[in-house]
Amino acid sequence: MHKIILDCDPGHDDAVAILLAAGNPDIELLGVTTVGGNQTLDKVTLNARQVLTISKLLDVPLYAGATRPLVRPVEVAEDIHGDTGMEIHGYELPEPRVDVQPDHAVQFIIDTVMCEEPGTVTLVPTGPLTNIALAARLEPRIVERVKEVVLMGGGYHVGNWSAVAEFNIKIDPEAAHIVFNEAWPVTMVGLDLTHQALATPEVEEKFTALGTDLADFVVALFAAFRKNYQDAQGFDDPPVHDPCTIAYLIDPSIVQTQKVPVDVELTGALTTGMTVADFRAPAPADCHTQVATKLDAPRFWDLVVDAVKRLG
Ligand SMILES: [Ca+2]
Repeated sequence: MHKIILDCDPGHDDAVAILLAAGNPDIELLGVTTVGGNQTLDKVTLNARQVLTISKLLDVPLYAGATRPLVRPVEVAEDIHGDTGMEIHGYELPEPRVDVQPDHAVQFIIDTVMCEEPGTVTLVPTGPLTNIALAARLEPRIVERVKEVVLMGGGYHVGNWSAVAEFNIKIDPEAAHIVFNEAWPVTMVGLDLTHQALATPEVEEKFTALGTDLADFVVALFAAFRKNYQDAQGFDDPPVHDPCTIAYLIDPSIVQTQKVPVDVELTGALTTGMTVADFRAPAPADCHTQVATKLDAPRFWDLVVDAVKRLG
């Protein structure tokens, strides 16, 4: 059983990550925290409330976090996620029945990690790393108590927000720099991996076949995501990035990894926000970072379908 905090910016693919985490019996979802990213904090937090409501996850605590990156101005991914941050057509999103808890997300992360047994809580950020960086600075003792950080972000051979940088890292590179340079184990589930998690029409059909309201929501997410990805980045089918982190935790044989030093570029004229992975030699013994390389896509989608089915 993996106890996790999912720190996200829903986001079509963040929504699927929430469903996989909540619907898989090997994951205990301690809480969901939000961070400004794909859209502004107020919008992504509303989206999180709606996802939790649709999935009947009314007891999962939800906390809102940072409104903006540590240093840089707010930048959102409207071309990919729309004005609401979770643009969707032909499906009516419900009035949320989940409230936002009064504490700040960063405080919740710290309190949870400090209260749970050391080495038992995994942080799963699927948005900019602002909250995680702030938590590490506000309470440095969490670094040795966290089991691992499994994040969606970056890429070692590919970018999407610049030629070499991925969105989550690019918009708050200083936060990413903090997270990659703390001593905790970090698994980077980057674009190299997540571009293998395509929601093809065949995949979509598996959800349609479930015939539930929740499955209809997932199909509507994929449809809107597909159109935006076609228009903005020329993809035939959208890459569903964020749930790959959860799949890695559930079954590492679905997401292959390689230990390699990774650092984040902060001052490049063309490369700010690049996750620089050094593959030149075998990783040193004290290397605490690894990158995801190869996805078993059929088994990945089986996990997601199964989770959505279990949620009913
Ligand atoms: Ca995300």
